[in-house]
Amino acid sequence: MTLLLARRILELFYDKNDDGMFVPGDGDCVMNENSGWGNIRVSPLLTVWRRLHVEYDSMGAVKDNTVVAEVQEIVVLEDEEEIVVKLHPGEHLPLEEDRFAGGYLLDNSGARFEILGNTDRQVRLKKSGDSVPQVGTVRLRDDDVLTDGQDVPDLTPTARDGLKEAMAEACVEVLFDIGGHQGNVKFKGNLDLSTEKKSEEEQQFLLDHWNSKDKNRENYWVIYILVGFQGTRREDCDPNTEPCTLGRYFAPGGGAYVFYETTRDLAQKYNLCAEKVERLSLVHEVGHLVTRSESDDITIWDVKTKDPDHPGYRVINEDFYALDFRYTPECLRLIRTATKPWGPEVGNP
Ligand SMILES: [Ca+2]
Ligand SMILES: [Ca+2]
Ligand SMILES: [Ca+2]
Ligand SMILES: [Zn+2]
Repeated sequence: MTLLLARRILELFYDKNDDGMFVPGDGDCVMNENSGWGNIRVSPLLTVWRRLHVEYDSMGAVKDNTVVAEVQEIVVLEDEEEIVVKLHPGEHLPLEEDRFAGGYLLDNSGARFEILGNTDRQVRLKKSGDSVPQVGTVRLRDDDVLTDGQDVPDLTPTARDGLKEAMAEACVEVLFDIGGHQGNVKFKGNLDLSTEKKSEEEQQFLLDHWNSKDKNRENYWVIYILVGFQGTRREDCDPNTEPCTLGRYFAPGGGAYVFYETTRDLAQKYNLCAEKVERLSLVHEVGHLVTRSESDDITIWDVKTKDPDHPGYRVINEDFYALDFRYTPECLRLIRTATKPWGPEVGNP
C-alpha cells in the first residue's frame, strides 16, 4: 500500500494500483478523518504548531532627501558631452561619491539636468543641447522613487501574503494582528551603524516603536517589522553600482527593517516587480528573527541566475522569484524547532 503525500502537506491519498498517481475512480481514494481505504482513517494533519504575531509600522514623510548647494563655477567641456558644475564648500558636505549618478540637478529656474556623477565639490551633468544651469542655488536629487514630503508606504499585501505562504511550509500561521499600527514613525534616510554606540541607538529606535515586545514568549511568538527607507549609506543602491541591502534584522534585541526605497531601486535597476522584491526582503528578515540564525541559509537562492558581476545580488529575473521567497530546507528545520523570535528577554507571565 502506497500513500501519496501531495499538494505539500495538505492532503493524503491511497494509491490502490501503485502507479504513483492519484486517479479518482481507479480505486484510489482521499485519506482523511471521514473517508479512506476500508476502515482506515487518518487523523487531522498538523497544519499549525505556532502562530507568529507580527507588529508592523512604517516611516512617515521623507525629509532631507534633496541636497542644496551653491554653484561656484560652471565649465562646459566642448569636446565631451559633459558640463561640470563646481560647488562652493558648504553645509552639503560631505557628499558620497557618485550618489547622484542617475539622478538630476535642478537650477534656480527649475531647469533639470541629468547627473552623470559627483564628488564632494563638483557634479558632472549630461550635456543636452545648449542649455547650461544658472549660477546660484542648485538642488541635487539621486534616483530615489520617493521625494521629500511623500509618505513611506506600508507593507504591501503581496509581501504579507508571501510571508504567510513561506511560513505555512513550517506549519506556522502568520497574523498581522498585534501592537497597533503606526504609519508615521520618524523618518530616517539612512541607518547609521558606523560605531557600536550608533548601532545600539538604531536597535533602540526599533524597540521604542515595538509596542508588543513584552508579549514574545515560547508559546506566543511576536516580531516587529518597520518599513524604513534605506540601510547605511554604503549599501543603499545610490549609486546603482553599490550593494543594495533590502532589509536588516537586529539581534539579539529583535525587530527588522524592510527598506522601501532600496527594494524599489533594485526593482528599477533589474526591471523587476517591486512588490515581489519587498516580499523577498520581508520573508528573509523574518526568517532570521524567528530562527535566531545569523547564517545566510535562510531563503532559497537560484545560483544559476545570480549575476556574476554583482556577487551578493539576490534578485535577477522572474524565475528566481518563484523559488526565492521560500525558506531553505535548513531554515524550515530551524523554524520547526525554534524557541521564540529575537527580542528583549521578558519574565514569565
Ligand atoms: Ca507611513
Ligand atoms: Ca550610497
Ligand atoms: Ca540608486
Ligand atoms: Zn540575511
